[in-house]
Amino acid sequence: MSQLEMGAQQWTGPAGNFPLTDIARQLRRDVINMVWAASSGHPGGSLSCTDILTYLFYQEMKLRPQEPAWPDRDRFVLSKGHAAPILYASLARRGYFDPAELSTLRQLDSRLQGHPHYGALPGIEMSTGSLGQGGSTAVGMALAGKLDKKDYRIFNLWGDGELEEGLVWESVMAAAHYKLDNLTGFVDWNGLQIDGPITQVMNPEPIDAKFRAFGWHVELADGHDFESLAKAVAIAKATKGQPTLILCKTVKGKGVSFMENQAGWHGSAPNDAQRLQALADLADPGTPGDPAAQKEVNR
Ligand SMILES: Cc1ncc(C[n+]2csc(CCOP(=O)(O)OP(=O)(O)O)c2C)c(N)n1
Repeated sequence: MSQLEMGAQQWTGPAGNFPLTDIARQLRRDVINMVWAASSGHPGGSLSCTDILTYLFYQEMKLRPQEPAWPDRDRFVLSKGHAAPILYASLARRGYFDPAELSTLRQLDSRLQGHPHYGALPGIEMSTGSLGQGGSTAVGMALAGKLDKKDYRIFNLWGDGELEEGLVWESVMAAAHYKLDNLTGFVDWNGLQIDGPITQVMNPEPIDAKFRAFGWHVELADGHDFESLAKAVAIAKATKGQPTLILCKTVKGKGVSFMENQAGWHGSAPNDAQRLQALADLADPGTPGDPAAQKEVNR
């Protein structure tokens, strides 16, 4: 199939047309379709942070998709760059480019490479994929905002496994040193990285205490609950003189029954049957694919 089936609901309008939960389901379907079409990519860590990106791109950030280089825009950096599919889906559905292009993920000459490429695609603020580097540039962006006396905000997303990369801690130290209260960090705290549990590979816990020790304000949030995210971001914006970390409890593979909490889905593509199962898990309530509606039919 050359064209992706995007599901019944295609979000193309201004933010607010659909509830965030509907948008997030569409974005998760996009992730599944993209990785399936490419036969490679990273579904697990894309699905775990889908709600965080949904909240930021569709509710929180000051953006102008038609003017992506607008100087006063808020900036989002996906430091865990392997989650590129969810960044691409978020940008496309938000109006940065045609969602039809999502089907070109990882193809030769596509603007949608396996990791985000700054300059190739509108809305990408930094090339990432080498873990730790995105957060460092986010700190630089926040410092630039301070020096230029701008009031835009910088949002950076780390993976919890990414915290095992030493460079992260230099940037965390610098952000506190320069009192970058215009910087909000998120950690996608799904407990797993590429080879298994973070606590077994190289234990970065306790994450909250480490950030506090480095001079950050820390908030805990449910990374799949928009109200919880909104509350934590409001506190981050009100916190002055230090950066804030929002440590988001999440589930790797969230929303797809057989992917949840499975490290094996970090970087594997679903086959045809698995894709259909995943899309059924992610179907909109009341549509033919909705598992609840299906149960009714089968009764
Ligand atoms: C510097 C660096 N080392 C190793 C890798 C290989 N790598 C890619 S993803 C990954 C695991 C990341 O785990 P986590 O940050 O928890 O991501 P998530 O589970 O949220 O997808 C690793 C080790 C890399 N991309 N960059």
